Amino acid sequence: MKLITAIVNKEDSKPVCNSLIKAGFSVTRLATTGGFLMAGNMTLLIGTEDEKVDECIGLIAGCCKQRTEVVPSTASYGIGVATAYPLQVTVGGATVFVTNVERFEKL
Ligand code: 2BA
Repeated sequence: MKLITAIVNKEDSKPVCNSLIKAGFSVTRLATTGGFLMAGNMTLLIGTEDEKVDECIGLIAGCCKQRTEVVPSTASYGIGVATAYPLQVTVGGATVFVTNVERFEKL
């Protein structure tokens, strides 16, 4: 068995969950915050059989789009002068980790 941890954009999380649940996957949604942008995203936990991992990742990929976010940044010129300028960052589709599950029980 595997545990798939998928970090997705908040806007994609509903369609991703709907599509996973329709295909018979069990999903837990956690509201999380990205460390770099400090913006909200969603982390999905999906426990599934080894042979269904590719199907699950395919469904996630089909619902998650790449986006460009603009974040404020600051440049310092070393003479006590600093300028704020916007920085473009490409976010997503999805960041996916697949880990082995040693033991799975529902008590
Ligand atoms: P954030 O940490 O807020 O990062 C948002 C986007 O900012 C990232 O998009 C990446 O394009 C950029 N970014 C992140 N750290 C950076 C840095 N040190 N320098 C320059 N640009 C940087 P994604 O790579 O698509 O990641 C989206 C979200 O997925 C991340 O939000 C974070 O919550 C999570 N994530 C990505 N890689 C991860 C990892 N290796 N471990 C844990 N979480 C990860």
